[in-house]
Amino acid sequence: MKRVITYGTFDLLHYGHINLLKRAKALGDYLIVALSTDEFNWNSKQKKCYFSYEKRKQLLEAIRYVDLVIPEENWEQKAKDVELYHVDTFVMGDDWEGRFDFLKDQCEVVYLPRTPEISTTQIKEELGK
Ligand code: C2G
Repeated sequence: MKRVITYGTFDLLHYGHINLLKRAKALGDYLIVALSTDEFNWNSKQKKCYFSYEKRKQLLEAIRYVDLVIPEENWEQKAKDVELYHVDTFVMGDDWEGRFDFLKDQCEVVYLPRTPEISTTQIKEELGK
């Protein structure tokens, strides 16, 4: 069984996220999503989520492509996660191109093209939040 992992905040879930998850799952048989916790988002990504971790997790777990959701609590956990979950392929959108190449000696690293013209920030701005 080929195991794939990806990381993210996935706040205000939109079709760009779904496109990423669909393509990530297509690279294997089992997709793990490491979901940024509220604390990690606030302390390390300066992101204030609209939905809490639990709500974002509930939404992700309802997606057919997602097999497991685990917490992303810090920037440093990826290498351990790859080992712990026996990951074959690490996937991120290409806005992260190159940033996780250090994982290449543990697993395949794939950067997928982002879906254009949609982002959580854009949604918030257009809603005047
Ligand atoms: N994404 C995409 N197309 C978009 C928007 C997002 O392909 N229009 C992808 C991003 O490239 C990322 C994933 O969807 O791979 C989740 O996006 P975010 O929730 O914005 O994640 P981010 O804040 O980039 O967190 O340790 C890694 C970080 O946790 C990634």
